[in-house]
Amino acid sequence: MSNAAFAVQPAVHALEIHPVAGRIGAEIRGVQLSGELDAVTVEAIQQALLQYKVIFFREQTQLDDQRQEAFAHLLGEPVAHPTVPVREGTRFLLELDGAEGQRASSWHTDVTFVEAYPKASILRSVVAPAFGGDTLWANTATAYEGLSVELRELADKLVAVHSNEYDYAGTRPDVSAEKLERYRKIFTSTVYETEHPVVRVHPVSGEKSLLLGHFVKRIKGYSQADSAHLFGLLQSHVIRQENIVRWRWKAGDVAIWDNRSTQHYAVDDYGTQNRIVRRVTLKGEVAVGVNGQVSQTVKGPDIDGV
Ligand SMILES: O=C(O)CCC(=O)C(=O)O
Ligand SMILES: [Fe+2]
Repeated sequence: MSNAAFAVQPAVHALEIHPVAGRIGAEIRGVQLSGELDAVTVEAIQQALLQYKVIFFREQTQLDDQRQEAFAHLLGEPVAHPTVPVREGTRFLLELDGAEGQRASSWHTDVTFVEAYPKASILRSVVAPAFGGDTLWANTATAYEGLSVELRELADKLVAVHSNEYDYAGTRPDVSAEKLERYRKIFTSTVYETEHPVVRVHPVSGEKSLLLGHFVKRIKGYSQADSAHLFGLLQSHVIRQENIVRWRWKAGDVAIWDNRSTQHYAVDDYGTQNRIVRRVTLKGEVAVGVNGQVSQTVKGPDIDGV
């Protein structure tokens, strides 16, 4: 298969870019992230994000919560999570603390249970474990490209129902039942259900990608059993090793991903070590499918933009 993902845009010259894996992910060196970056650097970061889908910046220890939010404003319009309260003293930050059982150890795209889910997420490592706790990202566009013509034609027509009421216990086997229940209650304080096309056309690059992940409840019009088979078949192409990049965190590292063409997975192998990350998401657009079909809220307040 071609390296089409990297051919979307011409090479970015303004930044020092080091691809990490073949089809997704690049480290950017020589930039100190802040709310005061010049427009040329910001544009180069946007281009790199579009091209590599997840970009990494090592040890940005100059950032604190406020500076992370200020930087996020340069890339888009930050939005708070629809159900989980923001971290105290911030407007948008979502904290995930491994000690609280907040371990995102299943493949997902952020917040796909709403119509216009975030276009990007900016994640900062605050406390990194000495070993373990890596995060993986998958390129959902090369996953689509890798399908046979027949499977692409099928996927193009499918619609999936995404909800924030998903299988919590199944995805976090090592978290105590009590902590899981506490988190589930907050996460589903308002229940959302949204129908998305299974194949999304990227609003900027025009690339087609598979829009799936752990918030998918069923494939519209199919039984639970058939939904599970169809989901498994397509999702297995997303998580092929060739479509993945893995990041070994150091405290202060920042990862930014295009949430419209990736899924991610935080590996839960760090035991009782401390691990804290904080995230800002950026407002997205309503997803559009191959035949122009758009996402639709089925349940929950219409909260355009989160
Ligand atoms: O903990 C991580 O590395 C990723 C957590 C996650 O899923 C997210 O921040 O959206
Ligand atoms: Fe996530």
